Amino acid sequence: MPIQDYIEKAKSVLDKNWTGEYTVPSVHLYPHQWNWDSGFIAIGYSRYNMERAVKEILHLFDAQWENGMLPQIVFNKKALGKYFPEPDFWRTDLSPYAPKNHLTSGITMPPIHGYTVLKMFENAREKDRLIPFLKLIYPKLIKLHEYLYLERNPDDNGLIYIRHPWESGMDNSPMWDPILERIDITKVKIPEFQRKDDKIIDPEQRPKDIDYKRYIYLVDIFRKNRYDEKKIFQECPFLAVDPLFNSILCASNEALVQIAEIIDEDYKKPEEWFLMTARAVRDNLFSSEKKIFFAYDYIEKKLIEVETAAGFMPLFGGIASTQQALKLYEKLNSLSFCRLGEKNCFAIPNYDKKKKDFSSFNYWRGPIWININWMLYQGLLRYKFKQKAEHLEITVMELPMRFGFYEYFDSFTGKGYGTKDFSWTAALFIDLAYDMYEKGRKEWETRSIGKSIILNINGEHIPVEDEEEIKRDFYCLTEKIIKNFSKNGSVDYDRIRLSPEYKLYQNTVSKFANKDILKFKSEDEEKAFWINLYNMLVIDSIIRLNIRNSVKEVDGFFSNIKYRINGKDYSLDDIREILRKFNDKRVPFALVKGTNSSPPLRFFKRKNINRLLEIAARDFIRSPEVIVLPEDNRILISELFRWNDYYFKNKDDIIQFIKKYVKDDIKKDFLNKNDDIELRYLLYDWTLNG
Ligand code: 9WN
Repeated sequence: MPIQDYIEKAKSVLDKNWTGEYTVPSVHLYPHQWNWDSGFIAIGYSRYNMERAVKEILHLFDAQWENGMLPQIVFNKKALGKYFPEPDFWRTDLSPYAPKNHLTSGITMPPIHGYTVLKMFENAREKDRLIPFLKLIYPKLIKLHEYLYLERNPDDNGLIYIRHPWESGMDNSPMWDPILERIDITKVKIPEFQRKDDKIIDPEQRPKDIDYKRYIYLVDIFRKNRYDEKKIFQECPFLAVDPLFNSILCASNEALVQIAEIIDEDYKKPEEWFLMTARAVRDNLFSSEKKIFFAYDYIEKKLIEVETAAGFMPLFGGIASTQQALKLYEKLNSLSFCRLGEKNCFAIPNYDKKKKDFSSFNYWRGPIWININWMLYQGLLRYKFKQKAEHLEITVMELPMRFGFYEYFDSFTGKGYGTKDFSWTAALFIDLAYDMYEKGRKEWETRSIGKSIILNINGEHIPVEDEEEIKRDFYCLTEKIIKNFSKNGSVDYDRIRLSPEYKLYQNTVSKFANKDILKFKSEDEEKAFWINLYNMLVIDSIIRLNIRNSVKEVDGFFSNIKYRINGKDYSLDDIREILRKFNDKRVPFALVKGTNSSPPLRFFKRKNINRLLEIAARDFIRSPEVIVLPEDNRILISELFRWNDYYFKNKDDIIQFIKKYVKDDIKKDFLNKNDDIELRYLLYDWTLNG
């Protein structure tokens, strides 16, 4: 299992950053505990080391302020002196609420932790053992949300404001420019300070000095006001309603409702919070014209019309209405961000690529961040944009596999920037890789169906229609069934079963049994017939044998279930054999197996068969089933290639075929130049695509 190697690498990044009690984002650049980083890191740990996941979260909440605020940084007393700003600058000791046992900063971050804790529970193998942790952490999570709804919700409508760009987690996002530019650094007094980050990382990739001056100016306001929220609210020039922060809050509110149910607590509060914030974001932050959510400038009382990845986060928070989701999708899947099939574009950049001030390498001003893309992936799945979600899933995994576990990645070349060995990149990679690995490893309980089952004989009757008419009906019904009941690779078998189209289809194929329909006008026509018949036999078998989890449940699925045509019986294996005579390497990528790893179900029109086969092959090569890793001199491919060794006799056959369809130039060059490429097989996910 090749993904396993990368999982091991990711784990060693986390081992390196693990202090014994929590995980630092990066030993050199960020040697303390960070708020939302720990939320993402714990999700990764919960896949293989629950003890660490629990410690990570408990350590963070141990530093929770008395008023409920969860600080952005919990400082590592042993590592002081390496980062700026540290406790001597923050002076949170001036606040009556700051914890006595920890040194912390005086701001918060996006509250991902409710969501994290529910994920931990979902990933737990021994769920009972996690219940005491849920009981312990639940009131602390409620207290955190209570703080937000009491102290950061000035209009009492659920729109929570942040008071520092660092609170958004997207520090120098162009979204904050309009507010920050109002702080005239020539007119205000900015305390003396010395940055440390720009000595460790190339300053080109970090915020500018002028940004830091403004960040520090804001911190100065906080400490002067002894972290009193009411006073800060009066004086702070940065008060912003961030769609990312509010979406994450919604996702966590939703998770809190579920956690409450698990531990038998009252879930009224988080439920009300969820509804209130979701409605307010939906009604106030969406631009129908720009097809994206915007941040809101609370001081100027207007939307900040800057298009960043934060504007898609209502997909993650379950906030967007269906109409809004469709518009968001249009924007997300456009040249502004990254369109499916677009050349040289990896995942979703953090800022609209078309803007003049877009940067592919500067921090939050354009590069790709793994946590943001991971949340977008969850959001796309939630709203059933499956194809885009799958594409994102693979790029989120591919970037660190190719370039290393960096903090962020170039939006055009994929090159890694910022610090290397960055914890959340490793943790979220682990999360996705486990998903992939576990799906592929699943064992299915099998049942035997005895010798053969012929699906299309229901009584002996000689049909009156001629062969062409029967075939026309077959094509017409096949097209209808596929168009109406399958989308992006997933098939609604239950709805097919109940549909009138399926009844008619069964009736039509039953006429095949004693009619010679195997006369074709052209090779193309014959090819299309067998391909469609193969796919429909798969669907028909799944429905008739009532397969719920995987075709693997049925012993002999491919050899013993058959259609009779003019007295002769054909299984799926037989049809595959017949198709070989066309010697068309694209055919395997047109045949479905009713699984998550097989190509999506498509209808193959007789007339367009060549174009459609081309699309099928191209889409498969660009799907998560083929991962080209130039930097590792390696390609990870679907088992489908191995099972089709009739078409792919050797490595070169496979490489030539992939080269033809691969999208990005770097990968193409690699496949062209290199003759010593290592091929490895991915696990095949046999789960039913229903
Ligand atoms: C300030 C730790 C943090 C992330 C933020 C990221 C960066 C800090 C910094 O690093 O911010 O919080 O010093 O630049 O912007 O999202 O949590 O990884």
